[in-house]
Amino acid sequence: EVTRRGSQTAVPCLFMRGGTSRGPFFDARLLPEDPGLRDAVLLAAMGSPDARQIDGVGGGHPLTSKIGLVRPASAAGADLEWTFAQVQPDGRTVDTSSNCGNMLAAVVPFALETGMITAAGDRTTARVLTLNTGMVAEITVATPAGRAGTRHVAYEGAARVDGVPGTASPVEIGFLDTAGSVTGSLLPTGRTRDTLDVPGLGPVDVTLIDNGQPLAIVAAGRLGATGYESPSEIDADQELRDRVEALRLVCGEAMGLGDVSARNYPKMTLVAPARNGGTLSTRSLIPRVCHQSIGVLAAVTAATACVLDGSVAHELATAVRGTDPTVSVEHPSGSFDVTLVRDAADPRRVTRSALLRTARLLMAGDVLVPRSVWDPA
Ligand code: NQM
Repeated sequence: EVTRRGSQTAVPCLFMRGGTSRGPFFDARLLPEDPGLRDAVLLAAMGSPDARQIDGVGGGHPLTSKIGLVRPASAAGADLEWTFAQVQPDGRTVDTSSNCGNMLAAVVPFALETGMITAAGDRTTARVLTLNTGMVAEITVATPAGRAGTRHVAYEGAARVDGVPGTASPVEIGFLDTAGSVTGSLLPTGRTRDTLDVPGLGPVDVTLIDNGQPLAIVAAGRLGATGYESPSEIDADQELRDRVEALRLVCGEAMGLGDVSARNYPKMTLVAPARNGGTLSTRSLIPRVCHQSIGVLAAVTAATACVLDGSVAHELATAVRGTDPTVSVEHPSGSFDVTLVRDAADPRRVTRSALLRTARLLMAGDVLVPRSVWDPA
């Protein structure tokens, strides 16, 4: 329940890590229905716009400036529905138009913690609809019985996610039909490769693809990078970032997304041959700073590009074999394995993907927003 606390409004909130991202999760039913007011509350909670988000709970980086809004599903076909909201630390908008598979990993633990769903056995599976794009995922978490026989979400375990220290309990995620999440089709230009004329760069070969996250995939070498830089090296290289952004704006138009200058996508994926036994090396800009690892649906989409003949990724990738290959996407803090299930009759069609994440409840309480922003009383 939303209450008053002195001069502020207290909104119940669980602060959670989902995969390699982190942010506040709310029961969506407790927030204002009016979208403008809701966004004002979320911006105030995060402390945006401000690069450091010093007056809020955002962490000053896109990966720690993410929000989950969860509620029980309103229609058959899912148990839960949620909206993912991205706030750029210094931004004034709350973008709910694309997916986040990392924050998704915390949705089922959140729903169990808040009693929206109850544990079914040692493992609990729920179907989660992401309202941003209509994507459905089947998610399984460990819910062992405690001493009093009651079940709780297990956070400790042996699963390892590169980019998160230590090990934790596995969150298994299966995606169905993620193609065209934002752009409407897997290959929004209808081709596995396009040559785009980019101001200041000339013709650049890219693969424009969306299997859950709109990506522009480009050979790192074509932009004057190796593809093995650290995220801080990329973030410090303003000229490289300017080239990436110039390319991104052209890619956005080519993907039918219009002017993407204020958008959080397409994510720019610089690729190079794998160096650590994986399939392909990636550096992902989301979209203007470099990801410390890679997004979940970005990894699914990059993995999908690896199995598409003719794509920029396929050309540089180690060959994968089998109908349902596991593609290992290398990134700055390790690698991300994605199992792709392909249509036996048409191996170019990826029908499902499966992967592993972990999540943890970090803090439980209220987020306080000034009453001048929202006074529900
Ligand atoms: O692509 C970061 C993240 C993401 C997105 C971003 C994600 C996904 O790591 O599904 O997970 O691309 O802004 O949280």
